[in-house]
Amino acid sequence: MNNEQSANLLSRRMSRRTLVKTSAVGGALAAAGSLALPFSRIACALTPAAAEAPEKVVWSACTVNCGSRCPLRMHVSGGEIRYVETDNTGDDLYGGLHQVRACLRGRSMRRRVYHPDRLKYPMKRVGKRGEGKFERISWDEALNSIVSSMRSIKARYGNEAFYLNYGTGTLGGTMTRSWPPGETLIARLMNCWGGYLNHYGDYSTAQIAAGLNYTYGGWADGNSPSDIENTRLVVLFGNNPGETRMSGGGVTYFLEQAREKSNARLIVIDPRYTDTAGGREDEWIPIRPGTDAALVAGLAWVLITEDLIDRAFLDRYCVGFDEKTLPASAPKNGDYQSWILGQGEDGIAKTPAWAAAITGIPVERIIKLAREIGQAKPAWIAQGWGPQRHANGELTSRAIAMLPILTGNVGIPGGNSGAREGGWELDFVRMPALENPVQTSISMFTWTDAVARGPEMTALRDGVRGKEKLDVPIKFIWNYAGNCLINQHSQINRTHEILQDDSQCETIVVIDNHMTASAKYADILLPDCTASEQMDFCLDASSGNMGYVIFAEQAIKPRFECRTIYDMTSDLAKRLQVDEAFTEGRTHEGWLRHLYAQSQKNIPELPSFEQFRQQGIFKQRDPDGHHIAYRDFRNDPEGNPLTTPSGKIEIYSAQLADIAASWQLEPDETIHPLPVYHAGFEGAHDPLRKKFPLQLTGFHYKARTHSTYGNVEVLKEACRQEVWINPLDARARNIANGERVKVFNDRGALIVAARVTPRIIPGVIALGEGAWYTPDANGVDQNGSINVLTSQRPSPLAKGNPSHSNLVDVSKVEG
Ligand SMILES: Nc1nc2c(c(=O)[nH]1)N[C@H]1C(S)=C(S)[C@@H](COP(=O)(O)OP(=O)(O)OC[C@H]3O[C@@H](n4cnc5c(=O)[nH]c(N)nc54)[C@H](O)[C@@H]3O)O[C@H]1N2
Ligand SMILES: Nc1nc2c(c(=O)[nH]1)N[C@H]1C(S)=C(S)[C@@H](COP(=O)(O)OP(=O)(O)OC[C@H]3O[C@@H](n4cnc5c(=O)[nH]c(N)nc54)[C@H](O)[C@@H]3O)O[C@H]1N2
Ligand code: SF4
Ligand SMILES: [Mo]
Repeated sequence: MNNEQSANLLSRRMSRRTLVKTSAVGGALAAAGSLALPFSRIACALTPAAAEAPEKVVWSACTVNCGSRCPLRMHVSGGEIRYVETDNTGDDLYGGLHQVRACLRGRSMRRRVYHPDRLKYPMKRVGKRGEGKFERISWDEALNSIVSSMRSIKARYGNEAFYLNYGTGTLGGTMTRSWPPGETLIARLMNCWGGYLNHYGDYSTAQIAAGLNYTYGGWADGNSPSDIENTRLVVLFGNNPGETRMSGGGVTYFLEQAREKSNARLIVIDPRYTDTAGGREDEWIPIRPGTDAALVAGLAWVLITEDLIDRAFLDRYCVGFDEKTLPASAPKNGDYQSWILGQGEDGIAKTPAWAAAITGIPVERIIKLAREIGQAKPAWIAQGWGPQRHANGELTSRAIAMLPILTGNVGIPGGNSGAREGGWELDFVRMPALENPVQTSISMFTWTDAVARGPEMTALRDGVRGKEKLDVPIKFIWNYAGNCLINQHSQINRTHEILQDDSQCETIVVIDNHMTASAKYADILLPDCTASEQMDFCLDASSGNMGYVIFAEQAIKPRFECRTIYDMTSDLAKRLQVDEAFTEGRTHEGWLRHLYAQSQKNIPELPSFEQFRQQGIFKQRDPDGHHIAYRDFRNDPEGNPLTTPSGKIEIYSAQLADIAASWQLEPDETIHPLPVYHAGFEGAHDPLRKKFPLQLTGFHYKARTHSTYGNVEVLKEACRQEVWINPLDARARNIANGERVKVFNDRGALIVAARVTPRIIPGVIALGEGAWYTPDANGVDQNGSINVLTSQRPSPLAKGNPSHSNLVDVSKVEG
């Protein structure tokens, strides 16, 4: 038995151990060791020649946006990928350099590479936008046509009419990196040619990034999940790593192994009984979507009145808990404690009974939870990004952070900040995108408005930054490795109307691997290589206390006429006469070697380029053991102040008070200096519930990474697209499990199978986001694609996507 065979066997043995564990706690697609081997082999028939040719194993990677990042070991013969395995280095213990095991999505990469809907040649649109009618053209014609429309639009509107749409399809790459759009090769090209309209925020974290920026200053950090081994209690608000961090490099396994050490209780607060709960939780507390801030207020009332708060921490590290630390500019009784106790502006005491009526959680349970949180020393409280992807998400994210703040859990081992779990990353150098000469920026969520009514958009109403108002609408869209042109952006029917009119946005270039819903809206469609068809370094994973980089070798030659992103952008640069600045005289591999040499300076332990190529993955442990967010601030708040204006944790934010006074808001929109509860639009108690009585919340689904892998049949069969509905709501509508239902509101309708289950709170339904938009002749989606139902209305502060705030109804599809 050679080394590789024995390593394989070892990895399979270990994997099987892990498999038993993970399957015992649910999660059909959890990282599953060798189980994926037969899975990969069975359904993909090989050409006979390929099967007989000698085999080589090539390290590659899955670079999609799932928050993990996995090595794939491609078994290649006869120029074809035969089957796919994953990391076989390290072990399954998370105290060392553990295995980074791909989930079944990554292991089905072969099915994406060889999928019949691969884009094969450059194409130009011949029908109406969105109709999906294209004609094959040459690369020369495609690139010339792009360059001529770039020149024409620049001459008429200037560089601010160019927009790089959000796209995360291959954010894990270095050369191929697609997110953030300002760090891509498209950005580098545009920066060499005068720049483009920027955007801020992202679909993932718009509201929490904006909200907690005022609490902690900048991006709010969290303790690494490995630090759970130091805690007594884990409380997760809308955080589902069992589905959203599925790799062995990810978070779920820390929940397992770290809790084995600390024996900490786990409480999951979510409208759904998630895979993260899935048997490993001590308690699931179902909550009405969008009401977490009310729960927190009720908990705070108990913590304050039962003296379970850490007053010394609040006095020393925070602003605005009570009048002692309230800024001079604040109104009398404008402090947090006064608001909770009913001595603030609204005069309402935020008692457990008040919170119970809003959240649907019983009074006794709220009191018990408050005592548990107040008495567990320390407590590890974190939120996922589900609670903030709402119309009131900025307030919600700040409110949840109040629990660790009130109890003094910030900056200590076994505690946390109330943000999502953090981690440690290697300082590896990525492809530089250069500076954008244009400063103007819009929220990423408002790009359809910038197409339809750009010059009407202002700073104070629409969140335009860098200018009082936009001068020109978006006229040219680059859409690289993204499906946000239609599928992943809210309110598909509205987006469709705007994009169909090609007198508004004149040119759309889509660069993708597959004929996606967004690709159908292209004017020019460029076929990209997959990660398997080129060399790259892949990184950027939420992996706790271990950082790693993958050497992704080119496994197979580019299929059909596909070209790499560096190749096509270099060619465009030449045609635009900016190639010297763009390429700096380097080839694709030349850049990778250059970036590697730079990275070696930051990470001296990195092996030689050739050695790395052989070993495929480089891992390093966090030298500090566990990542403890805000530890330095906690140890010395004067010496290491936060980047908030006061340098402290701002419970009361004077900056937000100013914004609330100066921005133009609708009557049902609230920006507040305190983390108060405000319902926002389309929430649990909106009068619109008379017409659309069910709250619809989306979630990130294990069947796909957003829409990517959504065309892989075996994955669709393993995890079906279904809408979760409580038996009470189903019975009222005469719906049985598995029956087809229509989900609808004023914005659109979709058809999907019903999953009747008590795993969802009554009054709420849930649907995995990312299914491929497939409308019938009447525009009714036939595939459960949630964004026909979501709203384009942005949240008040971040101007972000309230994707999980939707009111709908459901009816049975007869016949
Ligand atoms: N209703 C609702 N909508 C949501 C969300 C939600 O929770 N609910 N979530 C939002 C969030 S958090 C996000 S991050 C966005 C994600 O939205 P997107 O960033 O659009 O993510 P994907 O749907 O995965 O689309 C990625 C695209 O990249 C392509 N791709 C994959 N690999 C490659 C490659 O190597 N090269 C090229 N050129 N293309 C490639 C895929 O085929 C796919 O078309 O969706 C948002 N939309
Ligand atoms: N398999 C898979 N993994 C992924 C992705 C994917 O598409 N597929 N996408 C990746 C990306 S880009 C991102 S941004 C992350 C997203 O990570 P998250 O945003 O954390 O994921 P979601 O599933 O949207 O939300 C997490 C949980 O919040 C719950 N929730 C919704 N509304 C509320 C609420 O008001 N209160 C509470 N308490 N809970 C609520 C949902 O039911 C869900 O279980 O996931 C990443 N991981
Ligand atoms: S989808 Fe995510 S967890 Fe699955 S293999 Fe790819 S990177 Fe890993
Ligand atoms: Mo995301």
